[in-house]
Amino acid sequence: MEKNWSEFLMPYNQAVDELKLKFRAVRKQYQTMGEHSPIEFVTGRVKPVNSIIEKMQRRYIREELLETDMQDIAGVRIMVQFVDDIYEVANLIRQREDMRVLEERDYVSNSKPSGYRSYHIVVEYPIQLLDHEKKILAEIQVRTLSMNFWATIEHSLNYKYQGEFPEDISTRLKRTAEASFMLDQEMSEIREEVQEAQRIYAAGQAENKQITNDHSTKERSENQTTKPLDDNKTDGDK
Ligand code: 0O2
Ligand code: 0O2
Repeated sequence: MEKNWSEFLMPYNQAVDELKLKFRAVRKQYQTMGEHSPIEFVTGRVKPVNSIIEKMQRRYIREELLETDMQDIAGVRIMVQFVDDIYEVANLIRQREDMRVLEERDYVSNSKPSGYRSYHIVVEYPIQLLDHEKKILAEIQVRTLSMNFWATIEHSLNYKYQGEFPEDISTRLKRTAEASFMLDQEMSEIREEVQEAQRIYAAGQAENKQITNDHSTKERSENQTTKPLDDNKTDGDK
């Protein structure tokens, strides 16, 4: 019988939506406390059906073992500013009580032969369905903005060359991966400076917001006090 993909993928959609919401909430909490958030932004996706089928064939994964053997049907990506933030996010994930870490793959310290860097964490995440709980595997990729830039470009080139890059492209990609990692290292060196500048900027933004709020509150209360006068005037004119 033909597989009902939308039914099969429904819990994965739910898991991705919940995980995105939760990691974005972590960022909000840091911001509310006026602290540097190790999370810059979060994206997520459910693997498209054609990619699932392609990976099943490439990895000889049987359809009935999809739920356990394909760990990235639900995928969440967490982008961070500094390399140290990657490990902070990994720690945050390990400490959470709403998910269980099953596997970690550190392609930050050990880049892939392509030059790819990222920290992968496979978690088991329970979602609540109508009458039962279902545990879903999700792959969380944690990477710097620079690693993300490189991976995004390399991934789009893959569509053209299907992984079989001409040698000069492959060499250039490896060189750009090194340049991207050097950028991360340089940024780490001036991390304190950058964060101080960001704190000053955030404080300025908060102050501006406060001034705007005070101004509109004042305007509102002035309008409220003049309105009855206008009403009186109208009444008196009658
Ligand atoms: P904020 O406050 O703007 O940061 P959805 O799945 O519908 O919730 P969507 O719009 O489909 O989200 O996009 P996706 O791909 O999941 O990306 C989600 C978040 O990543 C959005 O932020 C985007 O603004 C943010 N984002 C994407 N690319 C970049 C980028 O290059 N730099 C930065 N800083 N953010 C990026 P939010 O959650 O709407 O909130
Ligand atoms: P998508 O959704 O297109 O990103 P495998 O998939 O067999 O290579 P494995 O063991 O299942 O690997 O898991 P791994 O290597 O921890 O993570 C696989 C995912 O990491 C890939 O998903 C990519 O998202 C990302 N990735 C791994 N290597 C590279 C690389 O060299 N370049 C880029 N751009 N991304 C990489 P998929 O399956 O490609 O799906």
